Amino acid sequence: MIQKYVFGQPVNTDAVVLDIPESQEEFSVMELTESDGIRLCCRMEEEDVVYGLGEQVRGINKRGFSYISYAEDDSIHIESRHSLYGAHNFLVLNRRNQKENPDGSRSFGIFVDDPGKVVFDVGETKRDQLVIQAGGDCVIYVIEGEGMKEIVKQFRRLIGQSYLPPKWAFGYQQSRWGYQNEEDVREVVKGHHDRGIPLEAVYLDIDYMEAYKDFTVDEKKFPEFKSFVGEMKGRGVHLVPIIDAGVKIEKGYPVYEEGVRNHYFCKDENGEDFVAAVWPGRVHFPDVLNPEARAWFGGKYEILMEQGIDGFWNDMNEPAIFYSEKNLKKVMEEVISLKDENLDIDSYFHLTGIVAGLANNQEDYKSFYHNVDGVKLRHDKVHNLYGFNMTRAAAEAFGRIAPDKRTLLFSRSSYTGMHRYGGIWTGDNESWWSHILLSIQQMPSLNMCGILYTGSDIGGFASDTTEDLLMRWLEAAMFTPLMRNHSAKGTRRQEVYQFEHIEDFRNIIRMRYGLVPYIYSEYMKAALKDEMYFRPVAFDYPEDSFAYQVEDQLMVGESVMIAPVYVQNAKGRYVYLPEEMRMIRMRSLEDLTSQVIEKGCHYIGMELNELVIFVKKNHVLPLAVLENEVLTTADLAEADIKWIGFVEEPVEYVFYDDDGISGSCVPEKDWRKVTVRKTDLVY
Ligand code: MIG
Repeated sequence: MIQKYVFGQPVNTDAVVLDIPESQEEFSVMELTESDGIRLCCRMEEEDVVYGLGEQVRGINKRGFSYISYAEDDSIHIESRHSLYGAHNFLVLNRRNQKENPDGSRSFGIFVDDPGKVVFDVGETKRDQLVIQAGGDCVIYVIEGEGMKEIVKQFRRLIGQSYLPPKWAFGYQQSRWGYQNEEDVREVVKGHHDRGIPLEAVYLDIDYMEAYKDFTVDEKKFPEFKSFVGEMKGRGVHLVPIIDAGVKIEKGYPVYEEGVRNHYFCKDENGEDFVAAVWPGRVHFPDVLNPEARAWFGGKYEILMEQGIDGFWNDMNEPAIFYSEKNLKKVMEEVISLKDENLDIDSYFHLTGIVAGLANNQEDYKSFYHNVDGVKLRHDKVHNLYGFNMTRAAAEAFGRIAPDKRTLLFSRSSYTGMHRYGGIWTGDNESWWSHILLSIQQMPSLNMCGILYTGSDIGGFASDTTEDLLMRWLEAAMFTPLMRNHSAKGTRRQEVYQFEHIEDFRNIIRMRYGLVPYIYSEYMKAALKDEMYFRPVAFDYPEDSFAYQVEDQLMVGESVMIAPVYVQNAKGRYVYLPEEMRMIRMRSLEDLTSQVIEKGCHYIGMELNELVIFVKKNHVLPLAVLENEVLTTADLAEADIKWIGFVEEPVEYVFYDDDGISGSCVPEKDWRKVTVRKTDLVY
C-alpha cells in the first residue's frame, strides 16, 4: 500500500510514473513537524535495520550515520563523507518481530521526492532515532507491505522500469583517463586480444575531444574517427566516449552558439548565461531541466552516433564546478589584497579556504537558474535533478535516433527516476581494499532505488593499484552488470595484461563470460519484474537474525550468494551460510569443483586466482562452456549451455535470453522455462 502526501508546492521531478491520489489519512509512520521545511522523526527499536539511500558510503545497514542527498563531486570516498554523486531518497526501515510490537508499528518504506537537499540522520545524533529533514515543498510516499522485498517492489513499480542495456554492456570493459589517440586504443585492444583476453569496450575519456568540447573529436588524434570506430567494431570492441556537462564558451563552436541563441543555457540572476568553469575553462551549463533545451542537447549525441558510437558515459553532471566567474573574481581580489601581508593563523587559513572553496561552492549553486515551462527555478532547490536530466536528454534522443536498439548509457550523477534512462558508475574511488567492500555494499542499496546497471571502477580509480588488489576486485565484481576497469591519469597502468599473472586474469575474465548467460537472464528478469538483482542476505532470509548482520556477502539473482575477499593478503574468509548451500570453486571455466556446505559460519579458503560462489538449495544457473576462443558476448551464441547448481528433485529455471540489442523484450509468458535435473548438472 502506497500513501502519498504533498507538502507546499513541489516541482514535478518525474521521479515516479504512477499517478496516485493524495492520501486522506493522517501521516502516521513518523512524527511530522512542519517548520523550517519538513521534519520527520521516529524511534528505532534495537533490532530495526535501515536499508536503502542508494549511492552512499558505509554499510548495507545504514544505521549509525547521517547521509545528505546533495549530489557532490568529491572524490575522497571516506567514511565521513555525507554525500556522493547521486541522490536516492528511499529507505526501508525493517521492524523485526512486528507482530509482537506493543504499539503495532510495522516496517515501512519512505521516499522523499525533493530534489533539493535532504538529510537522513539514521541514528547519528541519537542512536535510536531516525530523523529526515527535507525542504518545505516535497512529496512523500509511505509504503507498507509484507516484508522488505514486497515494500521495495512496490516502490520500484512506483518509479517505473529500470533501464535495459544491450547485452554487450555485460562484457568486460577497459577504460583509463589518458588514452590519447587511435594508437593508444589499438594498443589496448591488442594487449587483450594477443593474450586471448575477452574485451567488449574501450572508453574514450576527455582526451578524445578537441579542447574538451562536447561532441567534437580531435582530428589530430583520430583523423578518421568513423572508420576507426568501424575498425574497432570489426574486432568486437565498442568505443564509449565521455560527455561532460559543461559546454565550452568559444565563438564558432556550434553547440555553444546555438545554445546562446536559443536560450538553452542556465541563466544567472541578471538573466545572462551563467558562467562556470570546468575542463575547457569557461563553460555554460545546458538547461536540461527545460524540455526544449533537453531535446536540443540530447540531439547532439547523434553527431557521434552517426560515426558508429553506440554507448556513452555522462560525467561532471552534479554539475561539478571548478569555479564560477563571479566567485573567482571575488577570491582573486581577496588573494591580491593579502599580498605582502604577514599571514597569521586566521588569515592564512582564510586564504587557503577561499581558494579551496572555489570548487563546487554552495553559493554558486544558488546563483543560477533553470527555466521550466516559463517558471524560473533556482538551481540549489532542484540541484539533484541535473545529472538525471542530462542522462534523460541522451536517452530520449536515443529513442528518436535509434529507436530499435538499446544504447549503453550511464551517468555519474543521478536522482531517482534516472534509473529508467541509464545506469551509474560509482565515481572516483581509490585503489584501496576498503573500496572493494564499499562497492559490494553499494550494490543492494542502488538496486533498491532502481539502479540496476551499475558497478565501480575496478582496480580503483585514484592511486596505484597492485596485482592482487585488481584480481580480488575483478572477482568481487564478477556479477556486477557493469564490469569496467578504470583508472586515473598518472596512476600505475592497470590493464590486466600489464601484470605478471596474465593467465589468471584471463581465466577470471573468461569466467565472467561463462556466467554472462546467468547475469543477463537475472538482470533482465529483475528489470522487467521490478526486482532486485543484488540483495542483502537478510532480504532472502528475513527470519534469520544473523543474516541482518552480514555486511560483506550478497544474494545475486535467484540462485547465487557471493562472499568476495576484500582484505589484503587474505587467503580466504569467513562466510555465513543461512542454509545449506553448494559451494562452487572455479580456477577456470574448465576447472570447477563443488561441495555441499552446511548452514552456519565457515572459514573458506579462497586463493587469489579462484572464484568461489554459493548456490542456494533447489537452484541452478546456466554456464556457457567456451570451447572456441571467446572474445565478446556475441561469441557466446555458439557456446554450449551447461548447468551448475544444487538440486535433488528437478527444478525449473526461467532462462531469459534475447538478441541482446533490440529495444523490446519479449513478454514474460514467452520466457523459456527449463527443467533441470540432478543428472543435467556438470557440477
Ligand atoms: O574531474 O574525465 O569520475 O571517471 O576519468 C575528473 C576525467 C573528471 C571524473 C570521472 C572520471 C574521469 C575523469 N572525470
